[in-house]
Amino acid sequence: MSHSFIQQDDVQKLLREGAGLNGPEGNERFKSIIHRLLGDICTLIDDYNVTQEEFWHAVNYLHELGGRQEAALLAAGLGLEHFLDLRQEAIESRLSSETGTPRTIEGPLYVANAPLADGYARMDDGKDAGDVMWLHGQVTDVHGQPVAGAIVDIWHANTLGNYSFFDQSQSDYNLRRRIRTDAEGRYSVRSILPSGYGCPPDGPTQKLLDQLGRHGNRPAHIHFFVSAPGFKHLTSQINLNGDQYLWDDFAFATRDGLIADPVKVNDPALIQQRDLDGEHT
Ligand code: MBD
Ligand code: FE
Repeated sequence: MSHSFIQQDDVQKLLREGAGLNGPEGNERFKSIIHRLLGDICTLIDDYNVTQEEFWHAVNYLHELGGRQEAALLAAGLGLEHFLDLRQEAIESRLSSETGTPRTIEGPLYVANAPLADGYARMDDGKDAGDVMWLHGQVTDVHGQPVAGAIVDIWHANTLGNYSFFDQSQSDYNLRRRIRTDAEGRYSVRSILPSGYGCPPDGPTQKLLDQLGRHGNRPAHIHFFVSAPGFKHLTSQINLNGDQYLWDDFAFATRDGLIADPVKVNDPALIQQRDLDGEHT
């Protein structure tokens, strides 16, 4: 049963005071956002008759989320990061009709300053016995003209779905490289085929997803930042076709135009050719 305490004058006064609206100090935009947030929380408590026990349970949950550094993981899992992408796209499409590779979420596992190479890089440290993966592409502008000297910053998981730095068992910057495109805008890497990611099973994000009856898995994917002077920064990914979670990604990052079909290469001559190509680029 709802009592609508939120409508009472003393509660409205409390919310204004709580958000600092009675004084001139502080940041106006910040104050009004906090005022709105407080009001929405109190409305929710009223509408759902949230108990004291439930409230403090939620506060402790936030402590746990911070302690485990999973706030950004939860934002991805609740679809908020994808929402931001959809919103940004809607805004940009009003400003320009130019289209390129679709953007999609960055996720919480990027690490800056990966080793930088020209044209070609080997991304794995050779310690993980995964399938060799060759990945190559060309950076072009929206008219199809190659962009030389673009920086392609690539990061992906290992065969267990884990990322270096977050997984201390891997060497620093394993499976993270920046490649500068050549005169034709091309880049290529040799790496290992990643596996899909799963949320830490004992973590607060998975705990919340369990209560929603949802899984916390992503399909195998490879992240990209692409940047070049005078161009908009692109944040994107490719998701690997054939993965059971391709269209059931807990973070909603899979999009048409961002699906790669891995081609299995068994011909020894072709494999050797690829190795040589990489070294000579
Ligand atoms: C990932 O690897 C990822 O890309 C996202 C979005 C969330 C969790 C793990
Ligand atoms: Fe990822």
